[in-house]
Amino acid sequence: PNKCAIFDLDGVLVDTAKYHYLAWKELAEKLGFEFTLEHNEMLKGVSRMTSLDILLDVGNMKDSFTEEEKVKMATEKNNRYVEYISNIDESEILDGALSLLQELKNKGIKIALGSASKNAQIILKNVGIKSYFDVIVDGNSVSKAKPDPEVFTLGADTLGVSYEECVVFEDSQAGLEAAKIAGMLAIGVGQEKDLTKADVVYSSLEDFDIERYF
Ligand code: B16
Ligand code: MG
Repeated sequence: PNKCAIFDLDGVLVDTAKYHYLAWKELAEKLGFEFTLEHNEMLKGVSRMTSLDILLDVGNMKDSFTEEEKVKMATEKNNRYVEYISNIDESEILDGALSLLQELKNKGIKIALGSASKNAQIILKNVGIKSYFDVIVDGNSVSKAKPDPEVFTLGADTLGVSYEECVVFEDSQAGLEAAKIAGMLAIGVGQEKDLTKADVVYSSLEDFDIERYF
């Protein structure tokens, strides 16, 4: 029986991708090129500095900056992003997420966060779901990015559950791959065509059948 549910944050529990997009788009505009919603898809689940590299590649500016300049750009983008998320509330929680968290709690299932974001704590707090989590693993606690499984295994290790007893909810291929490497069940949330690495895909957490897995 599965004893632990591990949730990715952006794209699974909350829809913060649109704020990442706005902040990255502003940076691209300053640099003089357009960054579209389609481009933004490439940044989902990817770390901040890797996201910047992908963005600069879109603008054909991959090798135009020093490391120091890149850190400055990433910091500027993050400051804008933090401004956006400082005002979010429970209306940003994605469909089915709240009731699933509640049902898992009622069943005594351990709940972990496994997010690449360094802003996870503030997001969880602002949307009001922080108290559901038995452990929070985010971009501040790990050194290796998805598809490295560290962000999921650290949560399981902290809770003392074996990896085979964990179910991971993810909206990115890198995250699903990380779950599989760890030996965890990988539930994709989104479109089946995008999430080929998942064991099973649900278009929304609303459709997830909790009795089947827990
Ligand atoms: P930050 P997740 C990820 O969150 C986002 O999907 C990704 O777009 C972002 O670049 C990454 O966090 C880092 O976020 O700049 O706030 O540290 O999907 O892993 O919850
Ligand atoms: Mg995600």
